Amino acid sequence: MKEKLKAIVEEALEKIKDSQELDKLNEIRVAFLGKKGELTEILKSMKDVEPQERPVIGQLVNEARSILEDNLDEKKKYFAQKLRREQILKETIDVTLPAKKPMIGHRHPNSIALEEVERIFVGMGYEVVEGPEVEYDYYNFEALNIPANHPARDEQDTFYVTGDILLRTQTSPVQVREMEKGRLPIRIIAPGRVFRSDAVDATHSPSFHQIEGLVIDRNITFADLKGTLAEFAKQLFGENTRVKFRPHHFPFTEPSAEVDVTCFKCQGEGCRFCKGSGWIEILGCGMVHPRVLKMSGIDPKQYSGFAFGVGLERIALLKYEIDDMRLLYENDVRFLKQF
Ligand code: 2U9
Repeated sequence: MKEKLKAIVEEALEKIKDSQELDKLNEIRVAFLGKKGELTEILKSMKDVEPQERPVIGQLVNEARSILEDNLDEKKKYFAQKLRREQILKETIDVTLPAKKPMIGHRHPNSIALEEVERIFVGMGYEVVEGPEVEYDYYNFEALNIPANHPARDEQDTFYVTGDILLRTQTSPVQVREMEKGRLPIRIIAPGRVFRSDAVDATHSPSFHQIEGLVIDRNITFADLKGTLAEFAKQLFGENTRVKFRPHHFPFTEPSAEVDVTCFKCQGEGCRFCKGSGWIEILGCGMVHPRVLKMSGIDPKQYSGFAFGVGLERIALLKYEIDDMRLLYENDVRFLKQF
């Protein structure tokens, strides 16, 4: 029996040593230690052994079993390590391969245009001021000399929140709030989002951006307004740009004007871009109406001022030659990455 046991262990160890893969190892485990395995069979045949020899043989079988189990586990560990090593070798990363190009964000044309306009006015000593998008009727209309039944208050143009609260239709309320503070002189620009109940098309949107400017001091004249806007146009569109002031009407300024600049494509010759006229309209402006000054507590006999308003999208469309305003709101990266 002892001899048989020794032979079985030797045979098993030899097979374990020679085994080349995990499956083979499992077969060996089953063949020797499984339910019908050789070692198990020996245990079963213990009944034929002399009773006094049983404890010795039993111990020998147990020893043999544990030797085989240790060897099988050892080899299994070896196979696992080998597999891991092979996997690591296979998965080696080639660090010389070109990397995937990351998507780089781009500034929106509106942001580029706004920064440009801000840079120009800050350079002339203006401060940038912001204010609420949801406003009182008073600041958006009343204080700007737009009385109760003025067409600009039409519900078709204005988004009302309640009877006297609305989404601002212009950034002028920011300037009214500034005037109320009573700190003079004032030299500010007020950029921001405004809302009008317009249908969407190539040149309209219910939400767009304006930049308005306000200067109030003693002895401010229309000549100051002209000089300021001529300088603004030169810096924005090029040194050769000329400006033309056309009489206009706004309730909050008197006199009022619309300003055209010479077409920066054809220098005023007339081309497709300026529809043959040589001029492009860019903004509205005027001398602040004395009633507007008075309503915010400024004495029009001592102080005067000018104001202007420009559509930010209009500047962006012109400067970057974009022909449809909707492109500015779609946030399509294929469009945005061009800027
Ligand atoms: C105060 C007094 C006067 C702001 C002004 C305009 C002329 C103007 C339009 C340009 C295109 C709006 O974006 S647009 O549709 N704006 O023409 N805005 S003067 O006048 C003010 C503002 C505040 C206290």
